[in-house]
Amino acid sequence: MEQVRNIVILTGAGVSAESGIGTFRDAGGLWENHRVEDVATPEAFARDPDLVFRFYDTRREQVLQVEPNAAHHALARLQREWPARTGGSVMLVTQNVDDLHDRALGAADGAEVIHMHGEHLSAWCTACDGRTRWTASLIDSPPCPSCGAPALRPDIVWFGEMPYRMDEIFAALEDADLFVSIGTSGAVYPAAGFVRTAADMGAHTLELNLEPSQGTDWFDEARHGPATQTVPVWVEEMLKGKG
Ligand code: BV8
Repeated sequence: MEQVRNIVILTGAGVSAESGIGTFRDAGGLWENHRVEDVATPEAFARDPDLVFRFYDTRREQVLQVEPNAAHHALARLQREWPARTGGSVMLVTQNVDDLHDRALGAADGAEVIHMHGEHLSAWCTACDGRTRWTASLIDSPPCPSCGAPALRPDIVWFGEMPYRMDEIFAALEDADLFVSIGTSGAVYPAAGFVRTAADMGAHTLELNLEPSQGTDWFDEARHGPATQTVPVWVEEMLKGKG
């Protein structure tokens, strides 16, 4: 593997599984017998807003009761230490809408977590387009703290909606020496296509997952096992000998 400076990491539900947040595949892709695609879409929200509010209010509550695990903490350590040790960069992109990466990272200057599919702990006002940190429920249509309109929705990217910060993510993929995918099945696009973009741009590609993902053939290297075991070992390897 060439000299690695710039790393792009993509995570999915598997990195939070050992913190007690079920993955999409775990439940066979279902929530209360609703296909996820039937509650995580603008059409579902228009058709039955209470059903969608309950889906997210329940999951938002759950996030507040769980803690980051060893995989989240190891990745936060890499984000804090790699740039100082190598002059390189680490971009952490997550499909997860929980805040476990953020809590593990804490206020590390210059480092952040890019939530390409949004966040549970954020509410989006469809009247003034404002976004506000939110930990309570949304089902009773509380007023927007900025404009007062009862127009808050979960700040989540639903199926059919454009994921966030795509320009920054693709720019980093084009510059990456190493692309690492952790705890994701590779079932949902555009995230599932990142490995091909990175590979086409010459990056080395590594999959850390419990089992081979749908895109496993696109990876130069794969290590299978629980994230709390594979990720700390990999981070230790990356930082070893780096001053
Ligand atoms: C868009 C927020 C267009 C909601 C989510 C190309 C081909 C086919 C279809 C499409 C395509 N392009 C677009 C589509 C449509 C669609 C899509 O991909 N559909 C799929 C179902 C085929 N994509 C979209 O709609 C996207 N938007 O394309 O917009 C557009 C373009 C221009 C302008 C406007 C619009 C938006 C997709 C985002 C939807 N929102 N999340 C919410 O969370 O409620 S997606 C959601 O599902 C997650 O964020 C994540 O992305 C995905 C679930 O995947 P994973 O995270 O990987 O979880 P999963 O359970 O599947 O797998 C877990 C893995 O972990 C497993 O492999 C397991 O083995 C492993 N694991 C388990 N335990 C552990 C572990 N690994 C390690 N350790 C463990 N302990």
